[in-house]
Amino acid sequence: MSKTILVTGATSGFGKAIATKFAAAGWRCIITGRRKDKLEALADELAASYKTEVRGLVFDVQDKAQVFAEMKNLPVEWSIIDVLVNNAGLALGRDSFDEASLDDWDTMIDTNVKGLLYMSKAVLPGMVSRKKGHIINIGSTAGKEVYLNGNAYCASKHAVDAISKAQRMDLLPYKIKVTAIHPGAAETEFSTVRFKGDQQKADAVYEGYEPLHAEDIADTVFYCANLPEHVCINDLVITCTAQANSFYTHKS
Ligand code: NDP
Ligand code: 8X3
Repeated sequence: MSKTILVTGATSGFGKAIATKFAAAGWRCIITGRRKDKLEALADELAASYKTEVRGLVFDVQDKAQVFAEMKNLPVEWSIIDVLVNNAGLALGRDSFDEASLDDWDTMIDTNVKGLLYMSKAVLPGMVSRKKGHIINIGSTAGKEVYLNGNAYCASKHAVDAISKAQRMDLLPYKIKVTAIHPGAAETEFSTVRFKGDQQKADAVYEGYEPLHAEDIADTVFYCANLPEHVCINDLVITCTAQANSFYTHKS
């Protein structure tokens, strides 16, 4: 039987590209997100294009009860998840610490950190009992170095880095692989969300250089997920060629 991957945040950007890449390779896909219309459109498109099975689940990863209910209620034929990609996440605002919004901080921490913890915990029992599985966490270069006005977003991605290291140690007895992938700037809906719909500000982030494409991250996740049983990429930082780290990009 084909393997099954669960990708959170598949309605756009990295998640959509990851689901597309795996569906094209014949994997069964569980895709999640809050926007029902986009999720259903992607599920239909993937199932039609690649003749693979796709299941869309509409929920908010911040909602602990719903996360656990959705995973518990998976039909038995969907309950064996080989790979979990914790991708759902966002930045909100890019303001100095004294001016940043408390509500934005709450949403980033609740989504990027608590959502990732809930999803991992809800999916893990099956992986633990089978002594097999792979968790792939999408961190960020912002989880490796802090940048100006990045405050809580950078903190949330540093937490993803720390959680990935902790999961890797604690889950070794169950032969569960844990991979953290830390991308640099990539042109997705990320900046549009960060700047709350101000498209001019969002576009300016990617001016003067070629950023990563969502497909670059999908290719990387696919590579990590298809290595032999005895090989695990633990930690991987990927940027476009113009970017050196979280705070320096060479722009023309
Ligand atoms: P997008 O905004 O294009 O995609 C984000 C996805 O996350 C959407 O599918 C969105 O779906 C989902 N999502 C957001 N909040 C929630 C929530 N509360 N519950 C469920 N799903 C949610 O951005 P990217 O694809 O760029 O971002 C994906 C991940 O990559 C994030 O974790 C981001 O921090 C990280 N990242 C992005 C980089 C970039 O430069 N683009 C670089 C490094 C890391 P919906 O709105 O339908 O819920
Ligand atoms: C997203 C990339 O540079 O905005 O994590 O932090 S950045």
